[in-house]
Amino acid sequence: MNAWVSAYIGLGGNLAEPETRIRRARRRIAALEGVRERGFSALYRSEPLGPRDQPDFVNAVMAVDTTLPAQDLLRALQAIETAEGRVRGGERWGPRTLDLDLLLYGAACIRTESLTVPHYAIAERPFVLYPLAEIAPQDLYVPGKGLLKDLLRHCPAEGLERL
Ligand code: A4P
Ligand code: MG
Repeated sequence: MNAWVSAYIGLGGNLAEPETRIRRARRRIAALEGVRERGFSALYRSEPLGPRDQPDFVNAVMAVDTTLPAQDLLRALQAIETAEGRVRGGERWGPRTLDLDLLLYGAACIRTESLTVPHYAIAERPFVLYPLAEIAPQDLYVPGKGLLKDLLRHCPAEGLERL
């Protein structure tokens, strides 16, 4: 059997009761074979990054241990997005029912056509860093980017509302 790897998943959405969808996605992720929930942040509300003419987003971060290879975990997350009514191919950074991003997968740096880990924007997004900091160790190192606590210092929590 594969070893257990500690991974972090970003959850977000801004259409059709995103809070309910994020809570349900949490249960679906925790129920995946080869996945154990290790932590879940509070929910946070923020204004949309990208086009402004869309509802505010709700975001959270989930910590898991997993035996799934990163690519298989991504596929499982995409199946959950689809089950929650996610329609792909809309406007970039446009509205969505549920977005699941694989933020970190152990200490791995992955760059394939379908998967970039750490997530490309992890260091710039308050709606990722602040919930992550709630459930991650103080000294978490984000491969290629730096210590989480240093990333937080350069990313003000402006406009982020803890629900
Ligand atoms: N992909 C590559 N790496 C990853 C990864 N680490 N995790 C690929 C997940 N997917 C990854 O994703 C497009 C492709 O990225 C996938 O096919 C996968 O193979 P997608 O979910 O279909 O598209 P997307 O999410 O619309 O694109 P993108 O550019 O990833 O959008 P973002 O960065 O997720 O931004 N504002 C607020 N306040 N809160 C938000 O959560 N989210 C977005 C979406 C915009 N504005 C927001 C928020
Ligand atoms: Mg995405």
